[in-house]
Amino acid sequence: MLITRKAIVLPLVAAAIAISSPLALAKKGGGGKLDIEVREWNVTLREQTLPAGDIDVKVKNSGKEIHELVFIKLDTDLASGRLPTDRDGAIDEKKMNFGTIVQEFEGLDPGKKVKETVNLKPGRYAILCNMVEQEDSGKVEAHYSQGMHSLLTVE
Ligand SMILES: [Cu+2]
Repeated sequence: MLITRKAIVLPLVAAAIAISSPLALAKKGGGGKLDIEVREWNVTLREQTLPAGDIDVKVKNSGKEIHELVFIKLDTDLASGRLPTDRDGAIDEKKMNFGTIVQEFEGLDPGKKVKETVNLKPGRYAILCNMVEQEDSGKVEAHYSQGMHSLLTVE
């Protein structure tokens, strides 16, 4: 009988939808987590490659000085430590021709932790501290040139 057969087929279809939908949602969300630790003189990423999408970024300053983080989406194949700098050894954010700033975390005091969701598109990102300070001796110290940079690949 036709009615009996339909009654069997429909629950199977419903079961197939129930199985496939959690996978579909996970794929659509993308992103993931990115843990970043800053200190003198490095920027350490726990993850170096992430899928594009909304990324839960956690930043911690484990150092003794104040830092910041700038995310630059690169238009260049240069390594994160080879970007053009000004005379101080910092990146001139106003004259930058090798990428676009997409995110900034400023005022990262020692011990400070910050959380924020950042949407990142596929590409290469330099994540760096661009602070410049003058020592008592008069010497100018650019955190970028001291080694505070890392590369993130978003796929
Ligand atoms: Cu710094």
